[in-house]
Parts: sequence; C-alpha cells; structure tokens
Amino acid sequence: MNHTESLTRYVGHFIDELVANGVDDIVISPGSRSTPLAMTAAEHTGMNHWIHLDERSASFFALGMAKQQKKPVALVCTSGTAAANYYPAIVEAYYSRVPLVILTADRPHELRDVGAPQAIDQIHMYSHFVKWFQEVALPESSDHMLRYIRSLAARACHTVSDGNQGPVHLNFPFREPLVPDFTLENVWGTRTNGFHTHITGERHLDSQNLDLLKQKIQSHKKGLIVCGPQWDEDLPEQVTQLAKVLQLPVLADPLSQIRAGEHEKDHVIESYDAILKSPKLREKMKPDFIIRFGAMPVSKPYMLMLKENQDISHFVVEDFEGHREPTTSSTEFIYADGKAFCKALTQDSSDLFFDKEWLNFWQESNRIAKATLLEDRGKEPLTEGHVFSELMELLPEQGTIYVGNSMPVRDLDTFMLTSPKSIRVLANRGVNGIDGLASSALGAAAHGEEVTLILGDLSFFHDLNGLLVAKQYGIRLRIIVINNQGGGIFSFLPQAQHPDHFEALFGTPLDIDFEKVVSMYGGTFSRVESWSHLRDELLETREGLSVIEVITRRDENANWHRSKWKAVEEAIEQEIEGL
Ligand SMILES: Cc1ncc(C[n+]2csc(CCOP(=O)(O)OP(=O)(O)O)c2C)c(N)n1
Repeated sequence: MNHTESLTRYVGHFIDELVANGVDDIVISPGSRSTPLAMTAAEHTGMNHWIHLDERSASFFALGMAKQQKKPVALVCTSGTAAANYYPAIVEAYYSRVPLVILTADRPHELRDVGAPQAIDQIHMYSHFVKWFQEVALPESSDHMLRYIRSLAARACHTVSDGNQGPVHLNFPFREPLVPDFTLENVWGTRTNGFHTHITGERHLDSQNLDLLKQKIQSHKKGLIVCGPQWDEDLPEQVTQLAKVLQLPVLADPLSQIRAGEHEKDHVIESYDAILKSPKLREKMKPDFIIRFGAMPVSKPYMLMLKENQDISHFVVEDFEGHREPTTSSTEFIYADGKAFCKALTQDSSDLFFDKEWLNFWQESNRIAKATLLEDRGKEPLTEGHVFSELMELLPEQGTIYVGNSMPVRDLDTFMLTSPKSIRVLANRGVNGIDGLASSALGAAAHGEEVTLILGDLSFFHDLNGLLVAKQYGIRLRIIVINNQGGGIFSFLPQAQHPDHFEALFGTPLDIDFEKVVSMYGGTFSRVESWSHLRDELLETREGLSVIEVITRRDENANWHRSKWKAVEEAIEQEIEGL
C-alpha cells in the first residue's frame, strides 16, 4: 500500500471511531501538518466541523460546546505555537472537568529537535493538565495498525468521560505528502460491533458506611446542605428532596443548577453570601455540620466561615475522586454518586431529626436579605448588581446564562434569586480566568441554544478574536458587557488604597469603543445608560451576535455593594428576635 493510501485509511479509521464513540463536533484550526486530520474530519458525514482561526479561542469554543452538549468535543491544530495556544482552555477543562479530545499534528521523529520549522517538543506538552497523553504511531494500514488506531480513538473517548471528566491529548506525527485520497473505496473501514466498549457502574455508599455517616450527624442539631458549582441537572431534584426530608437549609451556589428549575425550592437559600458577609452573622449562623455537593462555592464569606470554625463536621461528596477543600477544615470525603447518595440518605432518614428553629432562622434571614438587596431596584441610576436582577426577570423561560469571572459571577451569586424557569448557569470556574469567555459562550450557543453571556469589559476585550465564529456561522449570542472602564473587582481590595499605582496596575481602563469592534464582526450593538433602555434591550430578540454595553462606574459600584451588605446585616439584626 502506498503512503497516501496508508495515511487515508489510518486517519479515516481514527475519525470514524471518534464518531462511533459519540464525538459529533470537531473544532479545526487551519494549518498544513494537520491536513490529514482536518480533511478527514471534514469529509466524514457524521462529524460537524467548525473552523476557528485562533487556537486559543477555538479551544474555549470547544470547551463551551462540550459543557453545553455534555459530550466530548474534539480539537485539531497544527504543530508549534498553534498547539501552545490551547493551553489556557486545557487547564480550565482539566479543573472544571470538561471532556475534550485534543489532536495536535507534529513533525515526524526525524524532524524533531533539528531546527525544522514550526517544530517544538509536543510530548506531554500539556503536562498533568490532561488525563492521558499518547504519542500516536506513524500512519500504517496493516490490519493490526488499523485496529490499533481504532482502539486508541475508543480509549481516548472513554478516558475523557471516565471518572472525573477532562481533556486527553493525542499527538500525531505525519510525514509528507499530507493530503488524503478520498477516492479510495471504504476509507472508514468496517467497524466490529462492540469494539473496545467500556462498562462502568455507579458508585454507591454501602449501608454500613451510610450508618456510620448517620451516627456522625445524628448528635448534631444544626446542619447545612451546600451545593457548589456542578453541571448535573438531575442532582438538584435529589438534593432538594434530601433537604426537605431532613428539614435542612440548602445553600445553593449560582452554578449549582439548584436556583432555577421546576424542583421544589422551599429550603433553598440564595442570599447566604450577602448574609455571611457580616462577621457577626457568620458567628451566629455557624452550623454543626455541613454536607457539600459540587465544587467549592463561589462565595468568599462561606469559605471564611469554614476557616473560622474548624470544628464544623464537614462532609464533601465527590462522584469519583478529588480533594476540593481549601480551608483545612477536617473534612470527610465521601466518594459516591451524588444522586445515589442523596436517594439513599433520603430513604433512610427516619431517625434523623434536626432543629426546625435553625431552618426557620435561615429561611427568615434569607427572606429579609433578598428584600433588602432588591430595595430601590430601578429607582437609582444603573447599578451592576441590579442588572442581574433585571436579567433574571426578563430572561425567556428556557436558556443558558454564561457568566464571566470577577464581579459578574459574584453579582449573580447575590442577585440570582430562585426561579421556576429552566435556566442553566455555566461559567469557567475551573481556574477563574477572564480569558476565552466570548468563545466559551459561543460554543455553548453554537447548536442554536438560547445563551446570554454577561461579563466585564476587560474579560470581553480579552477574547475579542473569539467573536469571529459568530460572524462565520451566524451563531446567535447575546452579550451583556458591564463596562466600568477596567477591573471593578480591584476596587474592593486593599490595593485600592494606593492611588499612586492603582489605576495603572489594577484599574487598567481600556477606553475602547466596543461599538466599532462589534460592527467589525457583523453584530448589533447598543449602549445602555438607563433601566428602561436596558429592559427594552433585554426584551428584544435579535439574530446573530448582539452586544448590550451597560455603563457603570467602578468607585460608585464598590460603595453601593458595601452599603447593601451593611443594610442586610442591619435588617436581619433588627427583624430577627433573639439575634
Ligand atoms: C486570564 C486572566 N488574567 C488575569 C486575571 C486576573 N483578574 C481577575 S479579575 C480581573 C479584572 C476583570 O475585569 P472585568 O472583566 O472588567 O470585570 P470587573 O472586575 O469589572 O467585574 C483580572 C485582570 C484572571 N483572572 N485571568
């Protein structure tokens, strides 16, 4: 068999096996060395291929798509810095547990480390931020090697989703000529049914360990169920049922998927971040024990409460593995499927009784905090916090919010109240970067989903390149940019007390007219400076890319937040007797 035929069949079998294992989407960045992978993926009718010029944005686009579709997405790029540009999204995918199949093309071994162009050391280049790395064998088309390349594809697809999900990296050396020949017969080969399938089961807590846990919490009166960022939409039903049966409050992170949806929310506490901001209330509302699901919540005061009270009995449920507990509190990790764990404890809870007063106390504080936070809504000039209240109210019945890091995710935490709407909330909280957000949201919207991205002006600037796919593919995405001329979050930090350096090092105003950028990418743009204008814009349905810029001021924003937190503390102290 000649070189081109071997190359074509080898890569053909590989792509076919990805498709057979449920990889329907591949994001391709142009390059020469990656030609066999790019052309073969584009040729396969089972694969949607997306072309994205900038590898950094391309990889975040794939990340957002994988999160939204809850399926692995593949990426292809050429060698050299192209592959290095995937790094930030791979790190994010690793920590936020998102399945990506990274395919990088490389020079063959005789052209490595000898000054050949665009050749860097790509072996293990993503270090331990991928779950698995393989240097792929050079293309050959013996029966044995075609079975090898299929098994490699099947294993990659299994590995991304096995246990904690995450990225895998396959590095493909290719010799020239690189163009496959699709006139050959049966390029995709014939797949044996059940080829390299994997059978796995749910992880349960056995009855002995469940009893042990019950003994540990039985002696306590005041418990909290906490749910941090997680993407399983079936977990909220189970967590809230458990809370109902145990009569415990559920502190629900905005990314827990618990605040919105049809499940019961009587026990859900959304305003715990604002409540626990007060050191006095943190002291008074400290629990005896906590059972947590999902990652560590966004809320800093919650974390402080744990740090300040290391005697709290703390249980963290992880579906597979992990050690997500940064406060050094003595924690027992429970490795079991979260839903199965909730069900088991719900069914076996008749001998667990907790303090009803404690639940009432949290519910009442939550009610007071919410009312206080919403006071004067719409009556003052535009405030960053209340933009989130307006958004939550005016969102359609179904859709996704992609929220940026820095203040937006914190404001969402404060102002996203419970809602019966079906709203997914996604964010890049693996490592909290302000990069790649437009691309992530575009990936989440690429298959026609209703998505609103809300982020700060620096975060928007960081990924302007990502907007190109909106134009290329006509992806509908609404972006709300909170433009406070720089990094608003820094105004809350001690650095803000150092005016000599603050603006240059932290504030970093951009003074950019985003309208021009948005029009360059064929989007519509509106600059909003009043509540009525914002409401009109939020109710407008637009095709393609639409950007709403909300103008605010950093200094006013910090003072406004501080006055709200103070007001919450005072209102709870005044209204709740015996506090
Ligand atoms: C890639 C990356 N670079 C730098 C940071 C540090 N950082 C955290 S918040 C922030 C400012 C973000 O400003 P903006 O997006 O406008 O949001 P705002 O603070 O105004 O809410 C920066 C630079 C980061 N998290 N990620």
